Amino acid sequence: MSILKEVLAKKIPAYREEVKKTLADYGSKAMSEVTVAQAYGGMRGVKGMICDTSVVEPDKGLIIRGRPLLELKHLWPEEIFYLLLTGEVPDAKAKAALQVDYDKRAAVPEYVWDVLEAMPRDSHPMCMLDTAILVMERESVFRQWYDKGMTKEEYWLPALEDGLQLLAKLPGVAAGVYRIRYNKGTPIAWTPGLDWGANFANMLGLPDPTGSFADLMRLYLNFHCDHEGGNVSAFSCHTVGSALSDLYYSVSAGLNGLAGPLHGLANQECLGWILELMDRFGGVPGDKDLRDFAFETLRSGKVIPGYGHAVLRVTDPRYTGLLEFGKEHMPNDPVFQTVAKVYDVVPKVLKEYSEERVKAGKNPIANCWPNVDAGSGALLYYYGLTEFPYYTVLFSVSRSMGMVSQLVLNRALGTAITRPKSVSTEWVSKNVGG
Ligand code: HAX
Repeated sequence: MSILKEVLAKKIPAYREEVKKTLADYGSKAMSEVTVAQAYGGMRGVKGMICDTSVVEPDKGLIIRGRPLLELKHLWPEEIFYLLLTGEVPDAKAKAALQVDYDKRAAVPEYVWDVLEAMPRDSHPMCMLDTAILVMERESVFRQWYDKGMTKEEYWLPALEDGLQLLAKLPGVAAGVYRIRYNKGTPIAWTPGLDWGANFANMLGLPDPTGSFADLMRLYLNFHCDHEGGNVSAFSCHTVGSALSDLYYSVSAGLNGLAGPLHGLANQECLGWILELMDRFGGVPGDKDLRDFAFETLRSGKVIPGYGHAVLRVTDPRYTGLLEFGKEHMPNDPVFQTVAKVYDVVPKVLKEYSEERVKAGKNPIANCWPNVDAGSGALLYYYGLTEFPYYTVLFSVSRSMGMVSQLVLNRALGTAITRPKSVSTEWVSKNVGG
């Protein structure tokens, strides 16, 4: 048994006991109430599910297993995945064992390439990634065990097996999507002995003479790993998984949600907006030009991508971390400089616009600060990854760690099938109004 499996096997009985005790102590107490506005408003702020891998505090951002993200930025993705699942940073031995485990599982089945090659060349890279994950569903050990018959207590074991298989293959699959979709040549194979992030960087096939692109990939994959349970992708994965659909179905469902422009696709939109801005003004814009351009976007009914958040009310620490990386590695790059300038100007524009909206009887913009997607694209662009429709695929590889961790823990805890109650507008008028 692998170290990760062994550690989990030891911890799961305690997790189960904790849930049992929490339910016995507080099971009948209320932890949230729901207003009609929340029911129409995407259930924002309604506390209705449990997620132990991470929490997002409005004034602090992502906290993984009790530790703020920026304290963890030195960790490699393997370590982050281990932490999400077990609550512990692995020691050197456990980290190396996970890397060896990935080495053994990383080969991508040949049929995945056949399917990707057969897809229309104008397919979105996210559609290609999700198709590749779904087509690998036939590999699911969970489905095999389920069909043979297993106890509920065993569910987490084949789910973890599926999760490790998927995570080991995902960098190769994602890099293959890049190479096939953008005619970069045949997919590059996984290099045994190289870590998950550096392998991904290497398989993309971009030049990296100093190794700093691999450093960026490790940081990027670390920062995008998880964002508690209620965001569109995590919640979709949770819901599909709750029907005991296996991990391939569940993660693919989550990533289909990540592909939306209000969620993970914002990073593609964001760099598009930055480049359009630079194109208009022939390089890094002046403050006034930038302000006018931002207002023009808003008045045309569009959002400023990379700004705002459903939960956060401060600058996203993930943005801060990526900005620091940019300042260290590419301070003179015009795209990066534009991103940094947008941070100086756009929050003020959004605040002003929000006040105008309120005067016009509309909702305020709850958060005028940047989220993770505002900065990541500029860094990738600097290293030659200029095909920005691909950016959400990078996000997906990372976020799969969170989805896999949440799903394995849900299997361990026997989480119930998701089924909130919906009501009709008529019901609201009669029952709430009455
Ligand atoms: N530009 C313009 N308007 C914005 C805005 C922005 N960046 N952010 C919020 N608003 C608007 C909303 O569209 C909403 O308008 P309506 O009431 O007319 O529909 C109003 O302000 C109130 O919204 P909110 O309460 O502040 O925010 P929501 O929780 O409804 O939405 C979003 C959160 C992230 C979807 C929103 O801020 C947005 O669309 N941002 C731009 C897209 C983006 O960056 N998405 C990525 C978010 C992070 C993420 O998930 N990454 O994967």
